[in-house]
This record gives sequence, structure tokens and C-alpha cells, in this order.
Amino acid sequence: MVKTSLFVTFEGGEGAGKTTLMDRLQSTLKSKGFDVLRTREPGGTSLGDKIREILLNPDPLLTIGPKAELFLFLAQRAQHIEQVIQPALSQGKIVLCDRFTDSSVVYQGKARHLGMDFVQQLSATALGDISPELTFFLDVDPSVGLTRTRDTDKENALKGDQDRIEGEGLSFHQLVREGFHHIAKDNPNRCTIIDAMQSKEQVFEQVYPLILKVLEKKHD
Ligand code: Z5A
Repeated sequence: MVKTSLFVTFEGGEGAGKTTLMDRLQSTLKSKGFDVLRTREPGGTSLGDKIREILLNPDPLLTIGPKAELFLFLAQRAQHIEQVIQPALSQGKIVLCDRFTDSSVVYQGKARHLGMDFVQQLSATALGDISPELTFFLDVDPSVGLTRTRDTDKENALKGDQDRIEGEGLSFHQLVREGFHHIAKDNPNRCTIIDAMQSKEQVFEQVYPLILKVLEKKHD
């Protein structure tokens, strides 16, 4: 087993193709002998999974204001880092994480109007010295992404079961997309925007070599 710690995050709007891409990356990296830990937010721990159920519950009687929502995301992240991400990196694993702090900055900071800088500063307390070395933003027109997700839900007989955040209007998801572009522009060394309107194969072929390049540099 090849031991190389690397923290990679995957971001993007609903239905951008993160799960699809991460499935392929995980199996390919494992087949090359790397020790890979795959995880996601919200979630990743027992506490995180319980917080996820609350955050995504579409029940209109369960009111969650923007600040409460933010603190729930930060709480699950603090636990996720301490219990899962930090230990895995210390053991020389590649951590592939579906969403991380950039999602909070964009969804709560930009789309919920709490302010991107405010969320970034507050997040620092949950993060400690952990931050991703590589981030891929899968960029897709929100109407395309939402249609993909709804088609998948239909296939899985989940019609009408949109989660609380997915069920926000198109303008909300457009703000999300703008927010991710903003972060990518401000962090060119860490972030790469990937055109997720391309085929699944093309998306993988763009991302995988970039991960390999960083892994090779670590072995030099
Ligand atoms: N959130 C937040 O507000 N603040 C935070 O701090 C964090 C999260 C961490 C979590 O939702 C929600 O929490 C999320 C942000 C918020 N809400 N939104 N919107 P989630 O975990 O349930 O869902 P998601 O992260 O948005 O992912 P998803 O909907 O599961 O989509 P995906 O993983 O990016 O896509 P996929 O499952 O790989 O693909 C979707 C479908 O498209 C599927 O049928 C694929 O076969 C198809 N697909 C994938 N790629 C392609 C390409 N390239 N072409 C054509 N079709 C494709």
C-alpha cells in the first residue's frame, strides 16, 4: 500500500457529478495501490449523519434559520475533522471529500446572504490547521444539474422527495454557482474549475492526472 497523505475536496452545485467522479477516482487510486478514504459532508461520522438528517429534512414545520444552519454545518465539520479527516491524513491516506468549507462559504455565505467573508472567518475555528490541498469545482448550469438529480430521484422512486436545500429556487442555485467561481478565482493554486457539462469520461480524464501530478511531486 502506497502511503501519501493528500486532502482533496469536490465541490459544485446539485447534480454536478461529484459522486460519479469520486466513485471512479476512488477505485482507480485504490487499484494503483493508494490508501484512499472517501467521505462526505454533511456526514462522515455518526454525529454528522444525524445532523445531515436535520439539515436536509424538507419538513416545512422544521424551521432552520441561516445562522442555525451554518452552525450545524460547522458542528458536523468539527467532528468530521477530529474523528475522520485528521486521523486519516496522519496515517498517510488520500482523503477524497464530497463538499467541505467552500460549500459553507457559498451556500450559507453567498446564497443565504450571511456573507462569504463572515462564513470563512467563522469556519476557521472549526478547521484548525486542516485545509484541502486540491479542490475541484464541477461547474454545471444549475437547471441541468437539478434535472439530473430529479431524474435520478425518479429512477429511485423518490419523486417529490427533494431535500430542503435542493428544493430552493433556481436563483438560489445560480448564486451558489457564482460563489464557487468567486472562490476559484481567489484560490487559483488550490482550485480547478471543471466543465461538468462534458461527459463523465471527460471529467474523469481532466481530474485524475491533476491528482496524480500532486502525488508524484510528493514522492520526488
Ligand atoms: N451544503 C451546504 O449548504 N453547506 C455546507 O457546508 C455543505 C453542504 C457541506 C448536500 O446535499 C447539501 O448540503 C447540498 C449543499 C449543502 N445541497 N444542495 N443543493 P447532498 O449531499 O445530498 O447532494 P449534493 O452534494 O448536492 O450531490 P448530488 O445531488 O448527490 O449530486 P452529485 O453527487 O454532484 O452528482 P451525481 O450523483 O454524481 O450525479 C447526478 C446524476 O447525474 C446521476 O444520474 C449521474 O449519472 C448523472 N451525471 C453525473 N455526471 C454526469 C455527466 N458528466 N453528464 C451527464 N450526467 C451525469
